Amino acid sequence: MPEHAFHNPDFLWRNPDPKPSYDVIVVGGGLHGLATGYYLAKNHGIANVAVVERAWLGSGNAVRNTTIIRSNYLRDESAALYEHSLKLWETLAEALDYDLLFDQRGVLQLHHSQADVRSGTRLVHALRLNGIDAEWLDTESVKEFCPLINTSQDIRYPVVGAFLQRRGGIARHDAVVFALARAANRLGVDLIQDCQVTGFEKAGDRVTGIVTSKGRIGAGRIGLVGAGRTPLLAAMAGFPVPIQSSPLQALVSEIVDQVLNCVVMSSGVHVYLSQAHKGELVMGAGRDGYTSYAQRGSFHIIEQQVADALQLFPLFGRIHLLRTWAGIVDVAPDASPIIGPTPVENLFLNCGWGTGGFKATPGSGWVFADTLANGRPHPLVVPFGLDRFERGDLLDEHGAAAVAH
Ligand code: FAD
Ligand code: PYC
Repeated sequence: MPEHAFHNPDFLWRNPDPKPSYDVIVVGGGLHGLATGYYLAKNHGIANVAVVERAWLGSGNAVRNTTIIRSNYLRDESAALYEHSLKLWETLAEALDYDLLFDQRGVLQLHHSQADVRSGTRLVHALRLNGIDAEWLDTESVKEFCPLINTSQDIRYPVVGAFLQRRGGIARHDAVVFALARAANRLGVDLIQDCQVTGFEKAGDRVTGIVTSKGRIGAGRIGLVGAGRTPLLAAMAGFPVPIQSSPLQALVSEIVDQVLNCVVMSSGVHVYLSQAHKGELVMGAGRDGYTSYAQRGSFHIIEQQVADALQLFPLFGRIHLLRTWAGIVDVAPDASPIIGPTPVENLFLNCGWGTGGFKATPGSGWVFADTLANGRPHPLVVPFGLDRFERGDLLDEHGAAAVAH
């Protein structure tokens, strides 16, 4: 039985002073930064690594997200990357020796019109051709799979079918932060908190170190994994990124008995719901439509998503709202991540996971560690480079981003 975060007295790692230099510095102690540090040490034997974090580990989107995991992306390039990640999730708890509450309870994406049905069934076929599990359910099967959904055909947006990925599900985000941090730290990676990067040191076009609130730290290679602040970090390094940073909100209800057996998403009605292991209903919808770094959003988004949720689940009408919050997500114009080299030598970028990066945590860390270790993009991320915007070779995944866009 893997250990659980809260029963484990040694989950608190040291917060060391930085060494004068490291082989690799990872900027950003969220899930992707921690996973990168972990895989650098585990897969590549590179442990002279620091993960530097401006606040506390996981204080960004890592612990603000709604933990939906799935790999149902349309494009071959994306499907390969997200499926690589889903496969890693399937053995991650064992690898980290930690209970991540990873639960493949199924992700159901509801469709409400004939146009929706066409795109949903197209996705099923595309995924199957890529060897990824995907099913199409008619309305009756939707009711069978998730009895709480209102499948009456008399409502404004009746459910006419649904996409189902049974291997999709949820995990516990804070446990993933703890587990990755502990595993990376045990392999020798320094995790340095309260260490804000304020600039980069360069020799010509080559980066040689970072300037931080804890002083200058030298580095062979540097990886930027600072979701929510990527444009600021890139500007410090002297190049632009096509990223918009905006708030994405979510909310939880009071704790209730376990009633919702799967994850339910609907881009037509524009809301998604699941139930945490603790019992709260977890709910979210689209991004707020403006740039912000404030980690809070507008009330009308919450009001709208609650109204939308009640169309699908009238039964939840008496449940109280407990808590709302927001994270700042970095979104690229094609809603796909940007991973690979930058115009600055030895400086690499991993950003743009937008509203969907939780599910990518192990896959992203795996491919970015490989990229940093070898100084060239991992084969799976070659199409995801910053240079795709110069070539006009975009990877449009707005559809797969589903509700959260
Ligand atoms: P973060 O945890 O944000 O890590 C970035 C870190 O970089 C932060 O800790 C930050 O403090 C640090 N940093 C920034 N600038 C500096 C600096 N100058 N110096 C040092 N450190 C710095 N994805 C899914 O797949 N499924 C979901 O259900 C889902 N739901 C979401 C719901 C919400 C409300 C939100 C906000 C996001 C959701 N996401 C979801 C998206 C997911 O959370 C993100 O894509 C993912 O967490 C980003 O990777 P990360 O964990 O490394 O980011
Ligand atoms: O990527 O599945 C997702 C997601 C759901 C809510 C936010 N992101």
